[in-house]
Amino acid sequence: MEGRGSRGRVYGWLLDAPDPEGRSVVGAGRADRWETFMAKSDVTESERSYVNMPDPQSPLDVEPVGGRIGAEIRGIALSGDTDDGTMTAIRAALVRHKVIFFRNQQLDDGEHEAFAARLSRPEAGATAGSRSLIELNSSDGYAADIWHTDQTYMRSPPDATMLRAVVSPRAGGDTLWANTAAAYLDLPDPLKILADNLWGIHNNIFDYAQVFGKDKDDGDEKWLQTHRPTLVEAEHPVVRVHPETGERTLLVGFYMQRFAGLNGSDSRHLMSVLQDHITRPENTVRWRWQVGDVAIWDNRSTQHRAITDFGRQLRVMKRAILAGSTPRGIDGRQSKALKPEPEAQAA
Ligand SMILES: O=C(O)CCC(=O)C(=O)O
Ligand SMILES: [Fe+2]
Repeated sequence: MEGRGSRGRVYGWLLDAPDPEGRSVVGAGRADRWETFMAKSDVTESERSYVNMPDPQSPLDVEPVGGRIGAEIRGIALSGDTDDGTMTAIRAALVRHKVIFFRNQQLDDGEHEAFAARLSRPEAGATAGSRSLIELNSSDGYAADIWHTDQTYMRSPPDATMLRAVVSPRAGGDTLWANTAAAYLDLPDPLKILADNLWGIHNNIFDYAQVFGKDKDDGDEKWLQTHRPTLVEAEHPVVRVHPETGERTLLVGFYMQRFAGLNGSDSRHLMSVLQDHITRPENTVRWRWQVGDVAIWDNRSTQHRAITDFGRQLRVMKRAILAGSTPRGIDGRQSKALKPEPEAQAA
């Protein structure tokens, strides 16, 4: 049933469920979110009751995976001639669901690059014979198993990343994504105000032993040389306004070293508060890869990590990263490049 009465019941469920002391358990910030969310939508009451609902206007066959993030798109061959209308709908689904999945695409490198180029502008990569792909191979002894947003050490991190499964372990090796806009909305108001006013220093240098629990060996050194040739550092607002949706998103993650103006100890405590909100299971989706699957995520509103539970089985992924825009904070100020010095970058 539509109309005020049914809306009231939804609000009742969301806002008025009492805790043991009889107080409302959901804060006023969430009421604003649902007010906006419900006013915009034009579907039945139960369909309105979760963040990751599909757009009823989308021409695509979209099946949400998590309640707050992630959707599978069916019935599209990414290797085919995708018309402009479908591309627009795919871009809209990407921004809405934050990570979109396409099963069983079996793309080769050329098709992978071609679709990435249709979606946006791919950045240069390193896979032999390809312009823009990077191979992530478990036999190199490396997996991206720490929560991160891609390349936030850059002033303009990628807007999106397109990853495909080339070899998948029989069991394990899933990837997780988290919705950093939902995480912001979950923050209690005093923490929102704190986050709104913070900036973070991100770089591509990290303490190897602390992260991986061992000292570098020759193989690691080789990996570091190809993946981290020079120090790149940028300062970003902790709360980034998404340029397409206007959502506030949390921009922190693995590459962030500390908050501007705070020491390492305070930074670590505060970072873990924000990271805990981001990675709550409610904000995440997990994808069980089959060979040929493709995932594309909006790097402006997500973090992700691989799960390294697959022992010595082989896992090979290839990815294209798509050119990025410079983040803006809630006051409109843009991220800054710190290293290399901006003048050197312009030269
Ligand atoms: O291997 C994975 O599951 C994640 C890889 C990753 O972090 C990336 O492609 O940016
Ligand atoms: Fe990544």
